[in-house]
Amino acid sequence: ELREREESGRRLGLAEGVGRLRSSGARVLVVDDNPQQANRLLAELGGEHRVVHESDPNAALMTCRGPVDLLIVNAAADSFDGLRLAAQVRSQEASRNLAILAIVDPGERARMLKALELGVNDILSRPVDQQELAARVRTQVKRKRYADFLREKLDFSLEMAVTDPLTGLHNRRYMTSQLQALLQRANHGGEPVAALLLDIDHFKGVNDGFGHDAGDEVLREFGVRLATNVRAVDLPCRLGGEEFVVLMPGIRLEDAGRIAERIRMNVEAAPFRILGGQELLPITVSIGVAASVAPHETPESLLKRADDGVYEAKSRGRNVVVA
Ligand code: GH3
Ligand code: MG
Ligand code: MG
Ligand code: MG
Repeated sequence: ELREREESGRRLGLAEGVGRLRSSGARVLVVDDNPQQANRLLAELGGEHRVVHESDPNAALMTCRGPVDLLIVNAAADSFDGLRLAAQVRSQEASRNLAILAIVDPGERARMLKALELGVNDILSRPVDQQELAARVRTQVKRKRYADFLREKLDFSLEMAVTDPLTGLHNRRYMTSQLQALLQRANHGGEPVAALLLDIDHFKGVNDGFGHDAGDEVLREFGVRLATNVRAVDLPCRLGGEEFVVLMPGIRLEDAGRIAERIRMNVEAAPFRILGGQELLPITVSIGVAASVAPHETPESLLKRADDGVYEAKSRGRNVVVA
């Protein structure tokens, strides 16, 4: 099962699979203002984990933003407010996924319940038994590492679901959902949104003349040029084949036409490198431009007008912008 997990991790581009699930070698932060207890915890866990100590909860909160797997906090009544620290660690973005182990005194039932409510992962009662401590820490370390692994896997999968693998641009699925959201706002009096539809001219000739791989090189470079010629808030996407879309929030038709013209010229001005840079190929693109008209614009109606523009650009001889 571990092997399988490691395999799937590798397939997803995650560096370690099994390594993540070790229960030793964790980065443990002990927060305790009782020096004897702190020293005991350091001594008992130090052989198996990388343990550091803070006696000040504010300093601890800062440390938790860094690489820490497990926080062991003294939450007994005779200490600083360890429960408050646990709550802060959970609410601060950079530390919210830490494993937290709280130590209380026997009979501190209300504190124990409060700690559980705050999302503390486990609780120990003083005096802390060394073997029990070691076992509970190992369990939390494993659980935390597996949760990190799953979170990374989920993030990666979500990223893949919205990315075009050839160019690294957004894909059609992402474009459609973003356009839907942008138009919802535009139709309700928000800022308008413009769309460019770009279709590379005579692209079949690239494949036929130089091979499919050369075609792919052109598509990748086209994607780079698109991404570098729009603003950070614009969304360059590849629909498939040699068709691309750029969504531009807050841009009106006239300005969208100017931006499209700039892209068209950029593509025409410098030939594309193919066959690993051995050959330079002149490329041109036809672009249709449309901007939203409130209050009844839909993704289909907007993209249809942009597509009509492409069609007209092709019939006018290609390498033009039609807005
Ligand atoms: P036009 O100027 O009218 O747009 O002509 P065109 O040749 O660009 O248009 P057409 O739609 O006829 O051809 C698009 C070609 O793109 C056909 C298809 O084989 C090729 N193609 C589609 N996807 C890919 C891909 O991922 N990689 C490569 N290399 N070619 C692709
Ligand atoms: Mg096409
Ligand atoms: Mg076509
Ligand atoms: Mg084409």
